[in-house]
Amino acid sequence: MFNLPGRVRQRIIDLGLTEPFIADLSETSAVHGERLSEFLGNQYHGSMSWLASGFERRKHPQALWPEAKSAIILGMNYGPDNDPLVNLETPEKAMISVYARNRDYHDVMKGRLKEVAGLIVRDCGADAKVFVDTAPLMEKPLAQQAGMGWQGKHTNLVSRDYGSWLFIGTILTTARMDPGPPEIDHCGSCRACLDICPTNAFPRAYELDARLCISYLTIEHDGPVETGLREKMGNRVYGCDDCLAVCPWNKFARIANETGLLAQEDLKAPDLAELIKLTEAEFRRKFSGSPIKRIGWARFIRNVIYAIGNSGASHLIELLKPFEHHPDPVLQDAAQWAISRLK
Ligand code: B12
Ligand code: SF4
Ligand code: SF4
Repeated sequence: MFNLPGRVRQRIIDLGLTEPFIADLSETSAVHGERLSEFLGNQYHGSMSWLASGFERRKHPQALWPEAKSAIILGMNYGPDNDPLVNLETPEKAMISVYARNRDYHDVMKGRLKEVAGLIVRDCGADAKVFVDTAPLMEKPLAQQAGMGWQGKHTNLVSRDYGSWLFIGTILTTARMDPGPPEIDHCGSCRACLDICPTNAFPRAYELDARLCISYLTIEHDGPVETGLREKMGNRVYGCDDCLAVCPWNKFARIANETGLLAQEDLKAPDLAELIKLTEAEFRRKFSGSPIKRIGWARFIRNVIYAIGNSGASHLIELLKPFEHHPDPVLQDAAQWAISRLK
């Protein structure tokens, strides 16, 4: 049984990560895999077919890496310096979710996790691998087991120290480490996140139908969005923060100290009228290094057109005209819908 050496802990803090939380993988419950199976059975994943195809490896961390014994969970605080819900009150400006207002967190975190993993390999003589978001690993239940926070009714991990604004990074290792106590649920009778959701995406507390979630619709969903849902997207052009932002535990949140995760001035509340004018090349330049580049110009512009359609600003119709007969049928449909809505 290893304890993380003091100098590794110190390096973790120096790297701007949270203190480490440790889970013993032999104690990871099979219930999470069962719930994932239910989630997939209900088709809640929509077009995220990678969630279904990776099921066998995702259902338990040791199904992904049988030799792994422990998980070290490290967070990165991305707390905003204002309440993101105020962005929803300015319909001619775009709402970009807090996590995407500067650099891609995968890039920010991965190198640091790799450095920590290197220290573990050196000091504990064990093997170690790092994961942020993209591997078939259920990060939130693992982080709860390790004691970093609990999965709130909105399904995200809430921390008593950082509220909702924490990215999760994981190091799996073959070293057997002394685990921390799991965090318990502190939601109590609160249901603020369930009630604020504009699309009613929670069939029940702790369960999300991703097909209805604006984060899924703006980032993952290709093709046209159902008209009933378009209207509810409001001015959100990339992701959604409503259920996170309303959580009362955010009173303990702190502003991110990593400058790469603090909002860039031009992405705090950009004008829809400016975003719609971006050419493909300008889009790539503006969002290089940002998670937004991942969705590509066409899906981003589709979202911007929906947001203009929801803005009530009929003077923006002129800017939609170039898309009215656009060769991309999704953009054409979006523009025709938005124009008729504004008229
Ligand atoms: C797929 C995915 C999405 C999908 C689906 C989200 C979801 N909730 O499943 C979409 C595109 C919608 C999405 C959106 C967002 N995402 Co995302 N996403 C993921 C990803 C890749 C996998 C999540 C997953 O496994 N989903 C499958 C479901 C079944 O798993 P689950 O949510 O853990 O489900 C648990 C509960 O549903 C619960 N449950 C189910 N039934 C029941 C019944 C009872 C009684 C109980 C108690 C519990 C319970 O148990 C399940 C397992 O234990 C993770 C990264 C990773 N590899 O884990 C990031 C991740 C969850 N995303 C993240 C973020 C930041 C977001 C957004 C906030 C981004 C944004 N601002 O737009 C939103 C939040 C939307 C929301 N309310 O969840 C962060 C969350 C960090 C945190 N503090 O929790 C993660 C962890 C990435 C990271 N490494 O930081 N995401
Ligand atoms: S991110 Fe937005 S749309 Fe998705 S569940 Fe939360 S409030 Fe609902
Ligand atoms: S808003 Fe309330 S119910 Fe939702 S996660 Fe936060 S404490 Fe839990």
